[in-house]
Amino acid sequence: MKSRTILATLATAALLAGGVALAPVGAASHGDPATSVMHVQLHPLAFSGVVGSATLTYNPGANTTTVKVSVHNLEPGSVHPEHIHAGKCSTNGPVLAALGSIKADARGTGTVTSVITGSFMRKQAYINLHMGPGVTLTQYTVLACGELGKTK
Ligand SMILES: [Cu+2]
Repeated sequence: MKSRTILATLATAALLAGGVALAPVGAASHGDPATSVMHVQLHPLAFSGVVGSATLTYNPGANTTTVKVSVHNLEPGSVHPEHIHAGKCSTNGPVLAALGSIKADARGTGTVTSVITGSFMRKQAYINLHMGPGVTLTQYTVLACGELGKTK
C-alpha cells in the first residue's frame, strides 16, 4: 500500500515537472486500477511531421479524466480537432470523447487541456489529431495518433 502511494506521488511529480518532455510512455499503467496517470506519445501520420504527447490523469472521486495534449510542427495558426477513439491507430474506431481543438501558435506548437467523463486507463483506445479546422471530408485526415497504454 505504501509503495503505491509513493509511486503515485512520483507520477504526480513527474507530471508537474514534465511539461512537453517526451517521457517513455506508461505501459505499466494498462490494467492497473491503482494507476491514475498515463502518458501517450503521438506519432506523425501521412508524412505530416506532427509529433506530440498526451497525459491522462484520472480523478476517481469525480470520475473524470483530464487530458493534456501538446503537439509540435503544426502550421502556425492552424486549428485541429482531436478525439479519443476506440480501437487502434490503424483502425477508424468510433469517437469515445471529443477533446478541445488545438490551435497552433506562431511556432506551430499547440497545447490544450480537456476534462472528460470516465476512465480511459483500461480501454483500448487512441488519441488522434485531425487536419481541421473541422472534420468534414479531407479535414478529417489524421495528422498524428497515439495509442493509450502502448509502450512505443
Ligand atoms: Cu478523431
